[in-house]
Amino acid sequence: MTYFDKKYETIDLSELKALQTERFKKTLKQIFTGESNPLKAKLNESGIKNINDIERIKRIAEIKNIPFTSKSDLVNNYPYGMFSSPLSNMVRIHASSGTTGKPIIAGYTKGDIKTWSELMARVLCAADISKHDVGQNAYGYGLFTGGLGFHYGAEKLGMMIIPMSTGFTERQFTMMQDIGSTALFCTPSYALFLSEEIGKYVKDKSKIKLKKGIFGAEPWSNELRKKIENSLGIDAYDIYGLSEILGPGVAFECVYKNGLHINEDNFFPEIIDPKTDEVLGDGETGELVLTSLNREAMPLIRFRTKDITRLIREKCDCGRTFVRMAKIKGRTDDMIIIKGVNVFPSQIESVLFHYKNLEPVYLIELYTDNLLDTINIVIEPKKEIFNAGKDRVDRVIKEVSHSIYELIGIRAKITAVPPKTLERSKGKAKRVNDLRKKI
Ligand code: DLL
Repeated sequence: MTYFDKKYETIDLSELKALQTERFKKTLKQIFTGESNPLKAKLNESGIKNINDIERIKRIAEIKNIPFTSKSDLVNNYPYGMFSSPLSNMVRIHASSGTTGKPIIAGYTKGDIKTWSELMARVLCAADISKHDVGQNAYGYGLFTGGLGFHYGAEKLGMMIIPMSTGFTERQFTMMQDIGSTALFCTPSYALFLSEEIGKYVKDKSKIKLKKGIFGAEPWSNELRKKIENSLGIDAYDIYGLSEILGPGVAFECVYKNGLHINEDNFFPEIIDPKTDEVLGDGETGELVLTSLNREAMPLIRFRTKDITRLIREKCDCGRTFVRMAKIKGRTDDMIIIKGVNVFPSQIESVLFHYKNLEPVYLIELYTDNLLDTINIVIEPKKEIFNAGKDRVDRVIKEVSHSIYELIGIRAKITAVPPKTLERSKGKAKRVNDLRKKI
């Protein structure tokens, strides 16, 4: 097994707890003496009023007394209000689009960039990628953290990286063949798009040397993983992260692909019930809350990610002692509530992608019909099915409708559209179109 940082990645659990507590206290001190007033106010609210109060903390479990931080704290303190270090110490910013209009700004010091690069190098090693690989980086470069996050991680590992960014599909295939890329980094949606387009641009598939792919930044099912693996002939890994906390590199899959290891020396995870805010136990599904333990520019305490998962504490065969989180099911704000039933797009995806007769794309439309919430799932039957005529398409619709009924217990409308009708995403896919009238 290869590790980038064996000392930390296989750290003994009692040592990990001690390290987390020490780094937590250091982070609190930094906030206390730093610039971020909203975070200082949260510490005060929890009874931490001076440095002595921080010194008295014995265990990181005491974190539960501190109020949560959420996206709205970052929006309300736009652009720099949550920075704990002075602006003169910043060497970079990134931004995420934020769902409400104003972007979220994340700041990085030199130290943060070094840490981030090392954590990304861990991610690459865990997927058995080495300095002898050639990485084709098709995550977007720019304010999005995907492009530069992978770029710096690959350089840290010492591997050659091709800074492609997203799009320019023909050029992606040219470089892939000419330079001999062995690893592909992009969103799963873009990997799927590339796998659909490969026939158009590559005459001789033996020229493609790809072996691995690391895909993330959006929820994707294991069924989609299989489709991408089969069509590109690669081994595909999941990676998780978010701009507010760092970017990619918060959690990653190892070769056993049984959940994503959280870089626990850098982030303290908790799972809470998103409705009651109660902290849940290991194995229980709820909202992931993250505390940064090693950030200089913008440490966040108990940040509510809105991402739904559970923690897996059992030992992993890879030897890493870091806890794993299950593949993200979806975001609390993407959960569809239809006729009282809660369902995530990823669950619908798992059902649809089982069908060999369908292209691996879909769109969920929600609308109001006669005052009732209605769900319409738009699917794309494969060309040969579509060309076989209405009866054949209707048969597919009936089968899909039945499987969806078995999943959610309500009848969904299923609409089949001709091949290549649905939009293929090059970044994060939009799976749900909510047209319901808001009362
Ligand atoms: O998406 C960072 C990233 C870049 C992660 C490249 C992985 C690879 P944001 O744009 O701030 O940052 O979006 C963060 O994306 O809260 C999740 O809802 C979602 N997300 C990220 N990774 C995954 C994943 C980047 N592997 C938001 N599975 C997060 C499911 C993911 N959702």
